[in-house]
Formats: sequence, structure tokens, C-alpha cells
Amino acid sequence: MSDEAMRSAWQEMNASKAEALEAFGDAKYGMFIHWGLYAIPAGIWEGKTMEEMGRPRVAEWIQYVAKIPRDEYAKLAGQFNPTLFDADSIAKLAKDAGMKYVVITSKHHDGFAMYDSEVSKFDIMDASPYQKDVVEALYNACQKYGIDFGIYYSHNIDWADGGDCQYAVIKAMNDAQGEKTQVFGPNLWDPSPNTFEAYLAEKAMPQVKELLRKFPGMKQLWYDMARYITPEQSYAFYKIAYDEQPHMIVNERVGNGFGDFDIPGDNKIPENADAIAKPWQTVGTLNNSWGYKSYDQDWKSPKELLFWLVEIVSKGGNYMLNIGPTATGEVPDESVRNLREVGSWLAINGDAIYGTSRWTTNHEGPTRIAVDGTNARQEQKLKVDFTASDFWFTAKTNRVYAISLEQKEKNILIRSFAENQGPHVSGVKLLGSDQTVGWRQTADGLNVRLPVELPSKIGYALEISILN
Ligand code: JFZ
Repeated sequence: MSDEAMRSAWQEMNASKAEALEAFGDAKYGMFIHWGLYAIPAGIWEGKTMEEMGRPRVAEWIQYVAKIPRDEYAKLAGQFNPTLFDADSIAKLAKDAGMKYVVITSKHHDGFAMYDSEVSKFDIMDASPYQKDVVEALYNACQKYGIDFGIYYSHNIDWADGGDCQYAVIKAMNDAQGEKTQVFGPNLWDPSPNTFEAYLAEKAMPQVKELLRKFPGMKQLWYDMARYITPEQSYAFYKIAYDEQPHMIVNERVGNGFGDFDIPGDNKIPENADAIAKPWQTVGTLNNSWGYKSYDQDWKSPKELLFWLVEIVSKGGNYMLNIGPTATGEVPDESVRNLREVGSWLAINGDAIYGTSRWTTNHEGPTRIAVDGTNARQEQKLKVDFTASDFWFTAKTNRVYAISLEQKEKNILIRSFAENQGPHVSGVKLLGSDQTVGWRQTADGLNVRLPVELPSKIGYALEISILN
């Protein structure tokens, strides 16, 4: 197929997903789950931490960073027995947290399938003493709680069976054109002897197909790290998803521009969301790792998490926030606590989040926080301290929501509603409260007198009715 033919076929398939993409746009908030054999070492190999060994520092990369031979890594499967895993409680946690969807790692870069795979023996059924399909359990639990379901699948990088990830082939091609090829991700310390083509034909494609058949009605397919993959290969991964589940949306990491939605980067909020043509999703961690990392206690506070959510939603994006269960299948206490607190905020202020669109401005006020990725957030020691003049905005028909993450003042001023400049206000309501709030629109903005008692622990949200 020519590149042009692939692009126009993609256009058509992508256009047929308009409704699914709209539902994705309304959902706003979901749960990512990184879980696999890497939860056993949990960031430490032979006494050395990720930081002592190299980069990246995220726990699910330990095989790469410690250059663990395939045979040795595979032995972890024999110890994997997560008897405390409870799919029901995780689906319920997502529900209580106010999340609308869940995406779980069915197979990460290490190549280990967390579900019952007919294609490979390197899976939870054949290689672990646990012998239960955790992806299926979660799929069923999500249905019970009305949570949408999706899977993550590392299609390009597979340290167990993906050879060198066709690194040598791509490098030769790039060399011929005088272009540099980055070495990041491929297994060059102990690659499987098969070709990458054989891996695609015998493992990756059949596994994706079996997952699509096992789990009908999925909402998202999350491919990852399309570093060395060709347009033909990306297209094939997109197409197989479409053929099996035409209404499921596929993320941009399928590669080569064939995604239905964009990912600005891990723990990264785009500075200028206008520049992103497709619907988008920021993926984020609760500490600084995706997979469980025993010694990472740098947890984002509920207030920081709310900042991420509100900043993202005010720019029109989706937030998918990750949990990394332990080797026994438990979700760390801090994760549960912080997610639940965001959930109780959403139970009060959800109208300002779900089903909203961007307004003309996303934020007013003096505090600007830019976060540029997982390492950057860790290194900048992010402080979330806002003033009473910081507001984020979202919108629905005839309504604008103004969200604050502070409760320092009772008399507040929202400048974007200055009389004769902003829209004409016809009413103001405090979400989660029946008390009337006093308000007046002046040349300076919308003056609001907040009641003594506020319904949320953190900040508040106002529903501002406007006349167009
Ligand atoms: C990838 C994985 O390697 C990682 O283990 C985790 O699953 C994460 C969600 O995705 O890491 C990436 C991939 C792409 C970027 C950053 C981290 N990126 O493009 O900025």
C-alpha cells in the first residue's frame, strides 16, 4: 500500500470514530494501571537502585537498565503470585475516584502477558504460579461498575521476543541518509534470535488480535513507544484494531501519525493546546514511576493532582492517572488515599469537569506552573501554591465554570467577566451547595461573596450562567 493510500484509508476510519472521540472528550478522567513482573524487583536489582544503574528511572524499565538477560528475567514469572489482587476493589477505586475509564498493561516492554495468551507461554497462566487472568478479571469488574475499559500493549518494544526491535535495519537506513538513530529501548544486550518481522507476525499481531477478540467493546487501545516502527507496521496495528473493534480509539503511539488521539508526553501538559489538532490525553503518575517502585515516596498531593486535572481539562484534554500495584497485587495506601480525595472533590464539583469544553481562556491569575515531563516534575520539586485570584475555566452551553484551588478569600473577583468585556452574567451558583452566593458584575470583573462554609476541602467551583 502506498503511503497516500494508507493515509486516506486512515482518514476514513478515523472519521467514523467521531462519536467515540466525543465520548472520550466528555470522560476527562481515567485510570492507567502499570502492572507486571517488574513489580517484584520494584526498582532495585542486585542491590542497585534504578538511579544507580542509569536511565530511565521508572521501575518497569528495570530489565533494560540492569541489562538483565532474558532467561534470568523470565525467572521472575515463577515468583509472581499476587494473591492480594482484587479486580473488584480496583474497579471500585476507579469509580470512587471519579474516573470514567481504565487502561491496563496487557503486555509491557518486558514481553510478559498479564492475560491468558494462546500465542505465548510467557504469560500469567503458563509461567506464573498465580494462573489467573488479571486483565479479564478487571475487564469484568469494570463492566460491573460501569467503567469503560481499554488495554495498553507494547507493540514495538518486546525485550523477550522482539529481537533488536529492528534497530539495525532502521539504523542502516538512517545511516544511508546521513541521519542519526537514537539508541533508546531496543534489547541490544541479549536480543532474541528471531527477526523483528517474525516477532510481529508470530507474537505482536496475534496477541493484539486475541486481546481484541477476548475483550469486546473496549474503548481505548493504547500502543506504546513507536520508536523504530515503519509507517506500514503502524498502519497494520491501527487497521487490525479497526477491523476487530471499529469504535475503539487508538492512541498516537501506534506511530507515524496513525493515532486517533494525541499524547503530549508523560506527565506533560501542553503549553498551547490550540496547536493540537486531535483530542488529547495527558498520562500521569502518582509518584515518579509507572510500575511499582518500592522506595519512591514522592507522592503528588491531592491538591497537586487536582491542579493537573483542572489545568488539563481547562485546556480541553483528558487526564489518565496511573496506579502501580505491588507484586502481591495491592495498591499502595498513598495512592488509594489521594485518589479517593480527588474523587470526593469530583463528587461535589464534577459538573465543572465532565462533559465540558474549553472556554475562551483556560486560566486567569498570577500563578503559572509549567511541567515538562516525568523527570522535570521530579527535579523541579513542584509546589502547588495558588492565590485567591487564580481561576481555571471550563464551559458548557450557556454556562462557564470557574474553578479555584484555594479558599483564602471570601470576596473574590473574576476578571474575565468584566462588564462589557466578558459575557453578561445572569446567575452564579456554588457547586455542591444550596446557599445563595451574592454576586455583582462590575467594570473590574465578577465580584462574588462566598458563603462561610465551603463544600469542598480544597478550593471550590462556581457555575456561572451567561447570556449570549
Ligand atoms: C512509555 C513507556 O516506556 C513507559 O514505561 C510507560 O509505559 C509510559 C506510559 O510510556 O514511556 C514514554 C513514552 C513516550 C514518551 C515518554 C515516555 N514521550 O514521547 O515523551
